[in-house]
Amino acid sequence: MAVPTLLLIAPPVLYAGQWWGNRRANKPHFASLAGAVGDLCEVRWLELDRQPGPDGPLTGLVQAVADIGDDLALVGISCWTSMHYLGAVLTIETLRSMRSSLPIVVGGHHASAAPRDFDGLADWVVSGDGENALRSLCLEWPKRPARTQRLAGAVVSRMDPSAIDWVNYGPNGRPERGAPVWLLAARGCPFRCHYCMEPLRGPSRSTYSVQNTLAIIEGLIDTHAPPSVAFADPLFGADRAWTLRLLDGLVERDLPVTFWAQTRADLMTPELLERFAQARFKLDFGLDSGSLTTTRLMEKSPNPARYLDRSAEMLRVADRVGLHHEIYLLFNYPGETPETAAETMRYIEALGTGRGPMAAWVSPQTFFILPGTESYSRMDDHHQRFGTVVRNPQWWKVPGDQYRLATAVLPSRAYAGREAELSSFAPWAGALNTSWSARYPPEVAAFRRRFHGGTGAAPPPP
Ligand code: B12
Repeated sequence: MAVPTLLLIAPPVLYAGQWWGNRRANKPHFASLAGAVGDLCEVRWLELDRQPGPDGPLTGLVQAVADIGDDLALVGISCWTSMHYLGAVLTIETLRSMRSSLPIVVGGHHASAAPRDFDGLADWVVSGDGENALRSLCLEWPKRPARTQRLAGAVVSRMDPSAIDWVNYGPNGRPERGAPVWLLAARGCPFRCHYCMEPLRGPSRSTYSVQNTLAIIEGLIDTHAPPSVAFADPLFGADRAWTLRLLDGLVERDLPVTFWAQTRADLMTPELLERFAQARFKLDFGLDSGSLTTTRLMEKSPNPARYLDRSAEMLRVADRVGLHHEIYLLFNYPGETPETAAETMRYIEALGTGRGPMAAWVSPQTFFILPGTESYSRMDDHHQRFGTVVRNPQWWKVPGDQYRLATAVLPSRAYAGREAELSSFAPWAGALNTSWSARYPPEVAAFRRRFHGGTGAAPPPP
């Protein structure tokens, strides 16, 4: 064996249709994993969750294994979302049929949340950040163990930009000139929202320094000429001082790109929002509900009333300063009733009262269950208390329309016999966005066209 080779694979998403929309996006997690072992071995990538190839979902797998030949020492499979699960199983079974002795390690958010799903399939299942665990496997190159082993990933507490190959930064480890670039500048989120998996990782945060982040962005603009840079950070702007310094640097440099990030409105200040607008950001705010009851059930904040007041105040500022933004809403969370859904709609409508300029776009979706979340572990409790019915608690194992399966949830007995109302948020949002976008100042309307028109940057979630 000349140089041992690690093959990193993103398995196909077989049953999620348009729900898995970001097929073009590069994967910061692959760049970081490859960077963590790049000095120990040859690393090859295979992203099968992009456009399916001519020979079906596993196009390129057989060829990649054949090309690498005997140097192939380990395969790393990223079950990044639960939508990747059945594709991960198919990929492992296919690899086993080609090379039964091939050691296979699995990681990613789904593997972290439901490691048992890979018992008897993978040799190792890594939960959490995978860099250190992968490095230990690439130092020892162990043979396949008798049965599946769990490896606890160590939280990446220091982000080192020199660990990433920025020149070849992109899908399948190759730069894609002219395409939007996804960049991770910070890991971690201190909040414990019940529908999200991030709390599983713990609150530890790590970031690049502001100077390094600015240098990385300038470098990527040089080498990749992206129309936009999207931050993959779970919660952008959690550190106000860091964010203000970064925005000052971006405004000063007046770079020829737009930016995208997701964050929380209650963390903002008027000064920050002004800077985001000047730096040509589109921000997506995970507000999720406008109802005190539902906000409390989701555990969005230790103080739900202050959270809603502060968020409304800052969202109005975002409109006033012309910062184009989306407001994510999550309807039908366990415990939701027609009354609490109406509270959310009234709360949002109140943001647009009067004739002032708007810059907002409402992006609602309905609740779906995810493993490893607090709402998953409270399914029985929600059923007792609210009459919540999650019809397909393990939807990711079912071939079929997984979006329909995952969202088949009766949030409370209050909706029994009124199931048709569970999707009434869609026409409501459509009408609101039509009236609000008619009140966009020309520069906001132009920004939205530029952002969604040519840039192809982060599309709104389904
Ligand atoms: C950025 C992001 C997006 C971006 C996509 C970015 C991209 N490049 O593709 C956008 C906004 C488009 C997006 C969309 C969605 N997303 Co998203 N997203 C994220 C986020 C914030 C990324 C975090 C990240 O990049 N971290 C940095 C990297 C370096 O770390 P990492 O991803 O944690 O990977 C580490 C480990 O998982 C592990 N690992 C990963 N792969 C492997 C492989 C091996 C072999 C090993 C050993 C280890 C390993 O090591 C990695 C490095 O430490 C995550 C997490 C979060 N907190 O919210 C959610 C997250 C992945 N998204 C999630 C979901 C559900 C979605 C949506 C389906 C939501 C929706 N509204 O419908 C959509 C669907 C996608 C679509 N529309 O196409 C869920 C997935 C949970 C699940 N069980 O499926 C997450 C976990 C958030 C949550 N709510 O819990 N998302």
